[in-house]
Amino acid sequence: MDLGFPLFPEQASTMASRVDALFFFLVAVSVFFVGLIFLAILVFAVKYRRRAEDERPEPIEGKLWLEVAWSVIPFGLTMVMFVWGAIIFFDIYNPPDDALEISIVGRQWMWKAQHPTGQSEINELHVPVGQPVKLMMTSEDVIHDFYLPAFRIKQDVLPGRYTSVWFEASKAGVYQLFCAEYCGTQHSGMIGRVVALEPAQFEKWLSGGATGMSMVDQGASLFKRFGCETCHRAGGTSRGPALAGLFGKPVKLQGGSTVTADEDYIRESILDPRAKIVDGYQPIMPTFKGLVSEEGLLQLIAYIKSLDGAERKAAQR
Ligand code: HEC
Ligand SMILES: [Cu+2]
Repeated sequence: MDLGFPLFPEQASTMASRVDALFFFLVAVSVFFVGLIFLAILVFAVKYRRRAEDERPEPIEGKLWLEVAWSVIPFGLTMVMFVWGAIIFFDIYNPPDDALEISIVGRQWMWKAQHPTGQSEINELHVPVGQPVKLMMTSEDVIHDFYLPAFRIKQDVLPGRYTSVWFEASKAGVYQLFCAEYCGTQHSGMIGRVVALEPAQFEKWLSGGATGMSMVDQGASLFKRFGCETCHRAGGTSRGPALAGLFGKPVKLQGGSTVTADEDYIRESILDPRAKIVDGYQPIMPTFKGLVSEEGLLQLIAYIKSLDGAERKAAQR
């Protein structure tokens, strides 16, 4: 039957059939119990109906096995739902290590994407089929939500911090992208498309749109332009700590606590340097709030991530 619109979105990612299987299981369990309850209502209404004006029902004694059964069976079923759902949830929120990282910036009312190789696109996202893709997302203004029905992923995109989600497209095609969080007048127009290409075609697309600098190079040039280098010189003998090898490592802070240097930490270090002071340094770093765009921040982070670890270890000795 062709209704002219799909009742169910296409399955175009490795996660899609798994999410659907769980969904259909939940629907089946619900339908079964709704049916059972309605059947019981009808049968009991007839069987135990009042037959005479002066009829008095016989008292009913409880049955232990019945009580146990209707506690244990629903418990078992809900545990199946919980464990099954939790496994899929963790798989959706833990990207594989080899995932290709693409950054997404949402704003009223468009989606901007930036590839590590430097290409950027608006309301379009080209991805390769058969390779995990991790999205690092943030917003320039209000809360948006990145929703790809065909891939069964949906993730809030928040101003002031990074959220991420990953997927692996399983078949080439063009899929719809929606904003799923009401974000102002043109919210309904905040749509785009995801183009999943076979790896060879994706490479071709990448080289076709090449405009020169990769994200790391762009980050390096911002690093120079903003004068970060004057304090963060490699070697760490300067006024600020060396940033090489920082990413993913624990950082000791003034006051004795430690944090892991992830994207949010680096972002905060640039926009609000006084929020966390690195142990052994003075709070002399100026804020770069209002000077760096969201894209610029992502480029700086990409650059800092790319700096090799050897230097930092040496510098801290
Ligand atoms: C005036 C000197 C100065 C400039 C300019 C400066 N920083 Fe810093 N930065 C520091 C100092 C000092 C610290 C350590 C104290 C602190 O946490 O504020 C620091 C800390 C950091 C950290 C945390 C490092 C760690 O080891 O945890 C990051 C990341 C960082 N800066 C990035 C930048 C970037 C990117 C720029 C340029 C946009 C920049 N800084 C410009 C002085 C500077
Ligand atoms: Cu939106």
